[in-house]
Amino acid sequence: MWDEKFETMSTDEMQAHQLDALQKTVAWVYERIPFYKKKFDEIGIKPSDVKALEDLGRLPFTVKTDLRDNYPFGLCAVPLNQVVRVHASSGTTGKPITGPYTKEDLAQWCQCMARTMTSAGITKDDIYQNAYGMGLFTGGLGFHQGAETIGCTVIPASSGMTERQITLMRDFGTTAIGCTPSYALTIAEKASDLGVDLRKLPVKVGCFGAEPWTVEMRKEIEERMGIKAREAYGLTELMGPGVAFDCDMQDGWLHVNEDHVMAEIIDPVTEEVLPLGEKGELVFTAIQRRAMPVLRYRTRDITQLKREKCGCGRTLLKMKKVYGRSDDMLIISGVNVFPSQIESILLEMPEVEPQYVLIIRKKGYLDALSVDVEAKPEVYDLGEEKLREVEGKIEARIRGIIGIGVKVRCVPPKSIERSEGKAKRVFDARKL
Ligand code: DLL
Repeated sequence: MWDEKFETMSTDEMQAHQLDALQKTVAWVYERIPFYKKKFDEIGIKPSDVKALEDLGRLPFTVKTDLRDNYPFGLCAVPLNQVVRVHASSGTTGKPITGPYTKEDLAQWCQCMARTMTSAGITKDDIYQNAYGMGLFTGGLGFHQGAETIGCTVIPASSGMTERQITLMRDFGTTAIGCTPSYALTIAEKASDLGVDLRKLPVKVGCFGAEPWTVEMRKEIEERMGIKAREAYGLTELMGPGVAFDCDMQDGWLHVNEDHVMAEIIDPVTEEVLPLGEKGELVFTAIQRRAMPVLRYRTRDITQLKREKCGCGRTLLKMKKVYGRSDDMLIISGVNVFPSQIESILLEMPEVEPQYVLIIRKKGYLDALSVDVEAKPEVYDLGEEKLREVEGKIEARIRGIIGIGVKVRCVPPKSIERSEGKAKRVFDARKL
């Protein structure tokens, strides 16, 4: 562990720490950010009303549009001469979300990243190749600094130029790599095209995140690269990666760095706080940041929380691997479907590659979902009849497990665009 004190702290001690940090943060934003002062005044709450952790539930939510409306620095609590870095996430629509950091915020982020990477088994003896995109995206510099904090030999490769990634892995003897899971697949595929067997290289672990991916996808990457595939979760609004990370248990749960961020689960419709164990929308409050500490930020990520002493020894709150974003949830014939459910089924099929896109169309008054998935080259070569058979088999499996009718199309090998960062796998043709 990187920080045993906080990673194994008793719940009582952690909650005392959280209350103190929450009270300071609430006062900090109330005094410095007119947006929060106005919201507090409207509902008649003062920072001094936060007397217990339960009072968190009385505070107003912050949503993505609040960040957009206050672009670029309207939610920044310090003058810009105290801000030493600004990251941003472009999102798909509208203005980006900005993430300003003070020097102290950066130092804390490094600690959260060092915990994340240490949990993955990365040490100062590792040669860490950073294939997350460098730049405004928090993935690149977040992992870069985390690796430097641990003392790794860092190769700041950034994403893209896939052939060069493989050359670097081979020539520099990379032992650990970081990128999005979809880019890991792209690298594995390119290596295989070039006749390089990644399983024979020294690389032993990958730290993946920034997009939803299933346990089946994790196993696929582990198999193709001959590594352990570990997970990081985070978002620009909170700090970037470093919000939560998995452990040696690899049980589909992640530890939340809850001394830095407090997590809640709410019902996305009623906004009611749900008890531990229930599935809903993840809400985070940053309790240590000084440049832009967001209160009760609605992430739109759907998951659940639990508190238990983990087999790894950590006591940090656990959050389940994210099912998907509420924005990506599809409603097909009245059934709620996450793309990850389809991914799990596709990855069980030996005839197809883990490369797919989901297309939603309007069919009369109803929504219809079609799934394009790449056939393996040897299956594709068997011709039309075989492809129809595979399509029918996948359709039946999706109907059996999720209970919805979809149209599956086996498309030619390499016809789906490969990802170098966050994969775009859902296309909503209803919006065209
Ligand atoms: O993706 C930060 C990050 C970088 C995390 C590198 C992990 C590794 P944003 O670009 O602001 O920040 O996107 C945040 O990505 O709300 C989730 O919907 C999604 N996301 C991030 N990590 C995971 C994950 C970075 N492990 C948004 N599993 C979040 C599922 C993830 N979704």
